[in-house]
Amino acid sequence: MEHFYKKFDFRSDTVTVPTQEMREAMYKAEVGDDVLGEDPTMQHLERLAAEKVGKEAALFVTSGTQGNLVAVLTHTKRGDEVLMESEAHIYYYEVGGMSALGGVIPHLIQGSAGVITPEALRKALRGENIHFPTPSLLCIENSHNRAGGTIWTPKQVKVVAAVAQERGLHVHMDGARVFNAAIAQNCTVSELVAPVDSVMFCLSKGLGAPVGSILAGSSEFIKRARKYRKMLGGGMRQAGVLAAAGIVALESMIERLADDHTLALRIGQALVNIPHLSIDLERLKTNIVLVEVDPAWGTAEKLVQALEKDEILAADFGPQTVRLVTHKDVGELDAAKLVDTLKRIMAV
Ligand code: TLP
Repeated sequence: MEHFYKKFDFRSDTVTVPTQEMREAMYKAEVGDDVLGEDPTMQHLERLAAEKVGKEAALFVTSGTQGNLVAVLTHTKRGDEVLMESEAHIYYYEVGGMSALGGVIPHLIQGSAGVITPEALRKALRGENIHFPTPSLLCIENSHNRAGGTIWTPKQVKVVAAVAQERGLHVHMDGARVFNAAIAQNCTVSELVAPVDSVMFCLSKGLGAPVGSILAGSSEFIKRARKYRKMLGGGMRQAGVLAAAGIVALESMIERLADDHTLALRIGQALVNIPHLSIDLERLKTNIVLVEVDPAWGTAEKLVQALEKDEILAADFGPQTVRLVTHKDVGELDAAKLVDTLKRIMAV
């Protein structure tokens, strides 16, 4: 079968294309009007997704961004304060949706490798005062994208969620890559998300489905979330064609994420010895490799452009930072070409 993706695409795991099995499942999917609750394939996916993360119910959403926004809208009211790590995706990359559409104000907490300590959270929770907005939600990100795919352990989630919940806040996990986070530390996703009230995860990243994410939580939460999804224009009719690919993703694409982690580590280890590049191997736990470029050599943008001349795509992640992401559509040969090309580029 002909593939249209670019061969050496390390920009993101969002570039993965659906497998043959997914395409066949999509072709054969039994469908109905999902807004009317009549799509059997979608119902199957939502049941399966809830089971996989150990929550009562799940909702298919168009994207991770929509899933996070629906979660914020469902957990908060206008004027509330939402706490999160200072480089959280929901703050950094989601077009300010929570403020523009939800009317909430983000309160950023400096983390370490994307993880917030219970002490930092306690300090950020200011207590009741007529001047302060009401804090009603804590968002945590696992794995943490901008920190380099770093992970929260089940214990870290539990302790920090407990501090928030004691103070009456709900806790939402942006788990776009939560299956990566679980596989990297040999625990189940259910264990990792048990303390949080809701979790969003993406089917369309490392799991390879073409479209869609899942929001999961209690049945009561999902019932309200479904209405917010509709408000945002995310009520999809014969969406079973998309759900069919999501089912294949959940049934057959989770275990292989470990291969992406192995490849990312191998790339990281190979880059350590290349002049003008530095990598924090301690942080390299999943499928994201953050590479720091020595300003004496040039900028991240310069490196991304140089790689592109060799048909290698990487993401410019900051003035001196390049992000490389492994996924099912890049393999060992692609990684070898990446490393060899970087050696040649950095030598001049
Ligand atoms: N992240 C994308 C870009 O937006 C940066 C990527 O290439 O990594 N939460 C996290 C932690 C994410 O990394 C992403 C996507 C999302 C939410 C949003 O998901 P989508 O792209 O489906 O809206």
